[in-house]
Amino acid sequence: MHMYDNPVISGFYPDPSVCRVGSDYYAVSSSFEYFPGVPLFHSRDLVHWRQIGNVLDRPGQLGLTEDLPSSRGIYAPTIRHHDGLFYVITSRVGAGGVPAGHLVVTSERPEGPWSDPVHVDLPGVDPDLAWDDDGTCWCSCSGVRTARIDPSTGAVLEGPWPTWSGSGGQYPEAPHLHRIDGWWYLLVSEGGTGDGHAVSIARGRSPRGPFEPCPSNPFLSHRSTDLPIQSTGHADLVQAADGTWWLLLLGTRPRGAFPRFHVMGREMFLAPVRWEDGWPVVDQVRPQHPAPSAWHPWAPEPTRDDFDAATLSPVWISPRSRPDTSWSLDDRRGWLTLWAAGPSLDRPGCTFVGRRQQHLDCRVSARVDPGTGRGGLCVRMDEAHHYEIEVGGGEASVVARIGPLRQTVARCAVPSGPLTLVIETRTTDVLPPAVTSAAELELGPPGAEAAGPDTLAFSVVGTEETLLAELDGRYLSTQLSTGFTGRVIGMYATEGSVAFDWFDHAPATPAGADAGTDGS
Ligand code: 6LW
Repeated sequence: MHMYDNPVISGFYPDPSVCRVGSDYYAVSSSFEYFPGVPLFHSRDLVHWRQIGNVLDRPGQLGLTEDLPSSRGIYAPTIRHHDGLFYVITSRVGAGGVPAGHLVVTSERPEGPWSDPVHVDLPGVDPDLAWDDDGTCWCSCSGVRTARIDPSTGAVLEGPWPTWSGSGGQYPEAPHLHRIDGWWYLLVSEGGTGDGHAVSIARGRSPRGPFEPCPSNPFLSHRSTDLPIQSTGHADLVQAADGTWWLLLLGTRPRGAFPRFHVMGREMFLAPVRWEDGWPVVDQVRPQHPAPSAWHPWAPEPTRDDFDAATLSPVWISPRSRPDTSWSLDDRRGWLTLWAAGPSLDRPGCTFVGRRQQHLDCRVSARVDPGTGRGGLCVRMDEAHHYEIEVGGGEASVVARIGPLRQTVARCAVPSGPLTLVIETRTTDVLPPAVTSAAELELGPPGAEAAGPDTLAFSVVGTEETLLAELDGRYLSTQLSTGFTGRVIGMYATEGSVAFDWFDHAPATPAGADAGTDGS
């Protein structure tokens, strides 16, 4: 029997939803301020996933404006297949976290193209779609409230009315209605998307209710445990082709000293479900579980993007927009050319093309030709939390932006022409905590206990690899930046045009505990 590794999709892919069509599974996740939005994954076994596109890949479908704060935008999609059509419904959230309604897009093929959206004006976030045998479509949102809608027009036909709000935890959200054995099961998450996160369920004979709660609610939570996977919640339920049941959900892998830090945001985990007395049971979400009977690994994705293809891979994302005038694969064949659209990563509008960090111990490198411009590699949480290594003006430099502070922490002269920049994240070589007083020195050598989640090392490669700086990873964690996202690592230009021959994103050696945890 195969064992599979959790997370099944590493990196910041929260709020999963999943549906099965025959022996194919499709999963989506939140994308917040990033364009394109709603990454879409395909699997044949629920374990190995590959990204086949982004559901919202035309700017007009998302409506992300340049003044949109980080961690706002596109939240918590649901994917369903009904009557020969794929449906994705998702919320738009504006400044201050104010929900701005939902949008529904459809496609006959998961690869798209997906339709222009229709809008559904219902309160809350985390919309779900479910259909009755007679074609009635139910839309449930956080709260939890349910309405009858027409998904082809977005019209709300009846409701919303309160359905069931969990077992008393805060923020009842992420509802999913599933019809199983003559019952309507209403799956919800509660307790907030942090340490208290939990999954509960109720059932009724009609989607209108009344709903009878499961006696062991919440039936899944890792709160108050020392398990390595935390914040388990925001789940969707799916029956595999072999009849077994599974929960696809989000969780985190916090590291470092209390209150601990996670740097890759909320990731996608798979947990086996068994049924007892008509209720689902999930014991724990562990780093490894016995796999579903189907086992279908995809050919490994190359770690390096050579930019030789005619189009950009769907992994590449940019904050809020990626105007055609800011990038090109044609200007210099085999290179990605970026044109600066703003002078600094500290403000929206800067040209940045990145991908989610997917390995805890990660080595990212890129061959960069700055020409007469300025640009490089950046690890980004948001405009106020990022580290970068850049070249320009005959120099390579490492810059840290942490909250209100911005500092160049290292620089060195470099020859003109292309060179390779490297960023490594290391969990095995964490910087010692800073010594701030003589009294601390007397307590013993600093660094006996690593306080941060990881160390980021920045190097430039000439005839040999020169380490320029090492920085504490906690300042690029979700706990510091706040919000709902995780690290994105990518390429940018802040002056003129900067060309990238290739970009490599690989597990670092030694991979240690991270080896094999990247199911995608
Ligand atoms: C999402 C909510 C949640 O809307 O976090 O984990 C919010 N759950 O359901 C943003 O991801």
